[in-house]
Amino acid sequence: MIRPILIHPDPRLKKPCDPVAEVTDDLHQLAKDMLETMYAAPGIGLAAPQVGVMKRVLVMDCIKDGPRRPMVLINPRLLWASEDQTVYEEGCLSIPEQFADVTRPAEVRVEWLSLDGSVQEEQFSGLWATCVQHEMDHLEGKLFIDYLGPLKRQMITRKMVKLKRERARQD
Ligand code: K1U
Ligand code: ZN
Repeated sequence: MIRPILIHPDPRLKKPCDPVAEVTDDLHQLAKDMLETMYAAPGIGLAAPQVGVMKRVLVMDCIKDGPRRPMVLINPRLLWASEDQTVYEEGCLSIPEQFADVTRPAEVRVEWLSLDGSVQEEQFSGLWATCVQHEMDHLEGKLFIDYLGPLKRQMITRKMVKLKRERARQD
């Protein structure tokens, strides 16, 4: 099932999420829905708070061409970040049609729980590294616009308020 994606500003996008205590059937369903929602958007990542679920769950697939690699990360934890930084023009499904350069560590090592309950660990680089950091920020209530100056952030927020007003009028 495709779930509606929350649009900024929304208080749920500004709050830290709760750890997942147990991998239940509901969590399996949430992960399935999140992947379906992400692919349909289309996007390369999605975090649970973006669909209004305040749990530490994210999905991603940064393969643009070729076979899909859907990933589900539960309770992700940053183990290491490179000193080397990279700049990527980021977007966000909760901030449609707005893009800005964000500087982040070029490589990160992350540990997480998978849907089968096993602990996984991987070192991410390139777009995968940017994406996993963007999604982990969502779990802390942080958006990519929080890396921008106050004027740019305000301008984007105003655009989103207008967009939400227009969408509400159409409903
Ligand atoms: O978390 C999100 O809002 C999803 C976001 C993830 C992201 C994008 C760029 C850099 C870091 C993280 C998106 O997927 S925005 C859409 C997007 O980037 C995209 C869509 C279709 C094809 C390729 C990229
Ligand atoms: Zn986002």
